[in-house]
Amino acid sequence: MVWAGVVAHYRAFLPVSDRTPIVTLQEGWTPLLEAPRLAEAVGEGLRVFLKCEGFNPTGSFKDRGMTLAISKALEAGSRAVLCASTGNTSASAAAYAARAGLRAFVLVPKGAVAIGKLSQALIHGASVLMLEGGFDAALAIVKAIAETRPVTLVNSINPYRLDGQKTAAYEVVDQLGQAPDYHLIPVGNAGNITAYWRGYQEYHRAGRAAGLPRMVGFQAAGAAPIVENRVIPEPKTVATAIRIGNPANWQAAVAAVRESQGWVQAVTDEEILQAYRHLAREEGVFVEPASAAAAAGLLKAGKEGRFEPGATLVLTLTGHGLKDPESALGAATRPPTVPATLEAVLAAMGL
Ligand code: AN7
Repeated sequence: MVWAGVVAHYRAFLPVSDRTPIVTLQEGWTPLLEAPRLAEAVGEGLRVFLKCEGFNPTGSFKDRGMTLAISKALEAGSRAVLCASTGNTSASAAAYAARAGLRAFVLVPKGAVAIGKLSQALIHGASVLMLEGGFDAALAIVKAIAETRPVTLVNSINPYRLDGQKTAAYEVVDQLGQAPDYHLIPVGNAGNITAYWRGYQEYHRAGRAAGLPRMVGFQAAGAAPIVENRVIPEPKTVATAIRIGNPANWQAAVAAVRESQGWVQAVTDEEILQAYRHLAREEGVFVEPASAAAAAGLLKAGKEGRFEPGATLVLTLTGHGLKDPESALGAATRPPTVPATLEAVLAAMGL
């Protein structure tokens, strides 16, 4: 199969025409990897699959929405795009804008963006500003700018973003041969859970999938506005990608959960970091902390007996671990330094 990206592959489901210039980095068709040890840790004969979105071109699921948002911006004659971001959206916007020959403006919360993501936005040539404020303040500002200036907003308020992200649900069905019983996913600005639910429903209506999953979202305990049903003015969590107190797609996410008979639940930073290490050490999959929230949620909800025995679950692992090497170093023991002799190395290795 020649893979030319999600827009080319799922064209029939997307708002594109012959006049749309498709800007792609060949995103999508990411691995759906079975996770037997994680399943075993929960028990109940569950089957658990990981949708590894860190394998996308810029290392996160954002590329699925960005290929379409940037293509449509180009089609509309836009010269520049703009976003607020906890990091991954800015990395993706910067890369696809570079590919398209558009300018990219990025507003990120100062001191709260993982180093890999910031380096991506910079090396792709985006104009990056560090805001003395959080993501929610940044989003409010870029929305106001897009109302009066000739720049295209590429946050998930842009409907093409979610249209593109729906392709992940199509892929899960195509790879698994059916919809899972449950789909577990971290929730920040709440766009992705909304997109998956729409994608599953559309594939179902098109006769491509017999069933529909329950959508289960996980927020970090210090940044859980949907769980607590209130805006969190100063959200806090190690999972900086989902450090969001007032999600843009809040109501749509609540609807997705209600319609699918799923739920939204909080996981603590400690639970997130434990799952982060588990995925890396037991499954060989390195994700960023926000992505580990889905695995933390699986372990937690599994212990609570929320999944019936034998159920099939898919977890979206939203971003690659290399995005945030500082978190990895912080979660592991520092390697000792040894003298450059065979004896010293053998002694230190305990061999
Ligand atoms: C790794 O990049 O909001 O619930 O500005 O980077 O669809 O927002 C990132 C979000 C989960 C949450 N996992 O998804 C941004 C941004 C990772 C993320 C989410 C994000 P949404």
